[in-house]
Amino acid sequence: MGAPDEAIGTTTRAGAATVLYGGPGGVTGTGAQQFGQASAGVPGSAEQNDLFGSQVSLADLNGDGKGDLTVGSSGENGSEGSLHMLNGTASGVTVNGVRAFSSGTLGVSGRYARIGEVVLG
Ligand SMILES: [Ca+2]
Ligand SMILES: [Ca+2]
Repeated sequence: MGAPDEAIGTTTRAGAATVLYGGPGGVTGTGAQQFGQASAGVPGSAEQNDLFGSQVSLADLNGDGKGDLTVGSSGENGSEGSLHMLNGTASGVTVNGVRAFSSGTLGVSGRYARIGEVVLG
């Protein structure tokens, strides 16, 4: 789940994304993982109004049977926005091999592009 208005330390609206796990009894907080741009291994830095987690998706993007986490940060860099993609493993989501996309890497220019405001999957 996304919490785009989450403060990271004193940085307001930097945002966070949390992965919850469950079992036959349902979803619980046990083993929950939280990621943000201040998390070790996550590219970027937590800045005011990043809105990391403005959209989230957990879908198997590489076909290995494990859910991969996509996180949009629609407020990044003056609302240009950005996307982070974290791979899923048998033991959870990992920052190993994380990929980040921004206006430069996607060939989108201009402020207010709001990359990551909508994520499907
Ligand atoms: Ca940032
Ligand atoms: Ca996968």
